[in-house]
Amino acid sequence: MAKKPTLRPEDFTIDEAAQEMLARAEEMGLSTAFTRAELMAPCPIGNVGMCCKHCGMGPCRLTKDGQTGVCGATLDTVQARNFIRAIAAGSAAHSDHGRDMAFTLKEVANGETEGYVIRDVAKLRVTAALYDIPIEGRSPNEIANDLADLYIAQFGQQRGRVVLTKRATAKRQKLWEKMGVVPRGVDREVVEALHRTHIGDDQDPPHILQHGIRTALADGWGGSLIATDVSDILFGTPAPILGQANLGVLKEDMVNVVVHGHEPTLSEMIVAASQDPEIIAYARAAGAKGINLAGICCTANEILMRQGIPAAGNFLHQELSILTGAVEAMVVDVQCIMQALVQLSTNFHTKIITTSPKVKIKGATHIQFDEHKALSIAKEILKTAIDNYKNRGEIQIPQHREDLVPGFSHEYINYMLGGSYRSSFRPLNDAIMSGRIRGVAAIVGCNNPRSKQDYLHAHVTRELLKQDVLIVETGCGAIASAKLGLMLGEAGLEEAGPGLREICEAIGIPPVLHMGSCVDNSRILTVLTQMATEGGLGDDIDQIPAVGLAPEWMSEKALSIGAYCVASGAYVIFGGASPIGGMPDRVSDSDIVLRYISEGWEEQFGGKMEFVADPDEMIRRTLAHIDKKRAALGLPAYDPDRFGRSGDERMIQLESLPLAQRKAALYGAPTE
Ligand code: NFS
Repeated sequence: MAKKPTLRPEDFTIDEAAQEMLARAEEMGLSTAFTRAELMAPCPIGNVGMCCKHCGMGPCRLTKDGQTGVCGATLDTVQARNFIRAIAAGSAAHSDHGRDMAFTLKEVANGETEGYVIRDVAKLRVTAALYDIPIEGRSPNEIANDLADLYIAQFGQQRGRVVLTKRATAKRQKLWEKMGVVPRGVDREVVEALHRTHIGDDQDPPHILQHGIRTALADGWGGSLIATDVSDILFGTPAPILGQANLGVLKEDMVNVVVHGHEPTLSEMIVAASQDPEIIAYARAAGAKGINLAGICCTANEILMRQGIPAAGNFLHQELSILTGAVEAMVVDVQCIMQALVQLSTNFHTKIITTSPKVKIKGATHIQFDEHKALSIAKEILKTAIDNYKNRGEIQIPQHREDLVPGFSHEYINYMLGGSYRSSFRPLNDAIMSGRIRGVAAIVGCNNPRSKQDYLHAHVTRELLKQDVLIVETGCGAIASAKLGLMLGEAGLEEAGPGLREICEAIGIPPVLHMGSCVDNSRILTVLTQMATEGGLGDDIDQIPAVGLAPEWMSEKALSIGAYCVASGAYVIFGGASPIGGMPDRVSDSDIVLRYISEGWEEQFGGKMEFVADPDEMIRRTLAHIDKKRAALGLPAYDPDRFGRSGDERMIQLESLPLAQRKAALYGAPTE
C-alpha cells in the first residue's frame, strides 16, 4: 500500500494561510511539494555530494574509505565537481536572465519593441558614465544603445575582464587578479566549469573550486548586476511603496491572474495591460469587477517593489495559490516553476500559461512572449484569463495578508540617509561604528519543503533584530518577512533592539529592508562596497561586520550567490543540509571540500561558506562574526544597554511619569 503523509499542515509551515490551503489539499486528496517531500526521502549519498554521475561508467557511489570512481576520481574531486556544476547552473540562470534584459534594452533603444520605454533616464546616465560611455548632449536611446552593446558583449567576451567587476573596491579587484579569478566573460566561465568537470578533466579539488569562484563572480558582478541595472533603467529604480503579501491578496470578485517566475519584461507588461481600459471593460463584461494581479517568487518581488502589485507568496505558495480555486491563470516565464502546477491545476479551472521560448511544460497552454509585440501578447494572456472566469468552481481564499513597504534599492538607501544633496552611507556607517547598529545581516534565498516553511527565515530574522542587527532581504526570504508584517515600520520595530530601533525611527525605515529579487543580491554587493568606500569600516567588504544567510535555500542559484558573496569577502551561512557534506562519521575525509570552502576560502578571500542546520547556531555564528569584525576594526564592543534611550518608545514610557521624574530620567537627577 502506498505510504501516506503523516505530518500536519502546522508541521509543514508557520504560515496560517498556507496551513489552511494544505488542509484543503488534504481534504481533496491532492499532493503538494510539502507532502511529496515527506514521502520522498532524499538519496542519502547524492544528498551529501558522494555520487558521481558525470559519465556512462557510473553513477559511482563513493561510500567507503579510500573508494574511488571507476576512473579513479577521489571523493573530494567528485564533491568539488558536483559543487561547481551547481554554481555554474545557478550562474547560468541568473546570467541568462541578465542577457535577456540587455537584449530588451537594445531593442527598446532601437524602437523595436511594443509598450516599453526607458523609465529611469537618471540611472541610465549614471550607469553609462561608469563605463565612460558619453552621455552629454545625447538622447536616452543613444546612450542605452551603447550601454546595451557593452552589456551584451560581457556574455560572449573571451578575454580581459567582465567590465562590471570594476565596481568592486580597488582592493578586492587586486585580490581577484592575484588569485586568478577575475571572470573573463560570463558564458566563458560557465562553459569552462562544464568542461573542467567532464570526465577526465580538472582533478585537483582546490583548482576546481577556484573556477567555481570565477564562475560565481561572473554571476554576481556580471549577469545579475546587469539584470538589476537594466530592470531599473527600463522599469524604474525601486523606492518605498506600499504593498501587501500573502494569499489573502486574491480577490473573490475579480479575475485573479498570478504571475510567477523571474523576468520583469513579462510581468511589467502584464501590469500595464491590466490597466488598459479595453481589458478592464472585457473583465467587467465577463461579470468580474476587474483584474487583480498578484505575484509569486521573484517576479512578485519585481512588481511589488516597483508597482506595489501584491505578492501572493513565496516559492512554496505557488501550488497553494492554485488550491484557492480562485486563480483564473498562472502566467509563468523562467525558474522556480514546479512542473506539478499543471497536474494540480486539472483539479480546478486554473490555466497554467507558459510564455518563455525556453520553458514549456507538458499540458500547459503556451502563449509565447515576444518583446516586439509585448503589449498585444500581454492583453491576449489577460483575455485568456478573463474568458476562464466563468469556469470557476468553489473557492476558498485564506483571509491572511500583511502590509509592507518594499523598494529599498541601494540608490534609495543612499538617498534616505542624507537627502538629495547630502546622500551618503555616512549615517549607516556611523550607526555601526557607535554600536547603535551591531552589524548587518542579509537574509536571502528560497523556501525548501525539507524545512518548515518560513520558520527558519522568521526565527533568524527576529532573533537578529533583537540583537540590533539591521536586516536586508531579497527573494523568497523577503516575502517570508513581508507575510509576517516585519517590513512595515511600526510592526517590525517592536521586534528590534533599542539601538536599531532608534536609528530606524530617526530615518523612518523598517528594521527589515526589502531589497528586491534574487538577482538583486547584486544591490547588496553595491551597498557593502559603498559602505567600505565611505570610510570607518575598513576598506573592503571582508572587514564590514556583516553576514549573509540563506536559511531555507534549495536552488542552484542560491549556491552561486553564496559563492560570489564569499569571493566578495562575506561570511555566508546556508541552512539545511550541505550538498557536499559527506558522511564524516562513516567515511573519513568526506568533508575535505566542506572544510576547504570555509577555512580555505576565508584565507584566500576573507569570506567563507558554511552549512549550519540549527537556527540558533546560525544566529550564534552570525553574532560572533559580527563582533569579531567590530573588534578587528577597533570599534566599541556591542552594548545593548548603551543606546535606545532617546527613541519614540522611550518617550512613550516617559510620558506616563510625573514631570519631575520625567525630567530626572531625561536629564539626570537635578543638582542643588
Ligand atoms: Ni531565488 Fe527567485 Fe525564491 Fe529561491 Fe526561487 S524565486 S531567484 S531561487 S525559490 S529565492
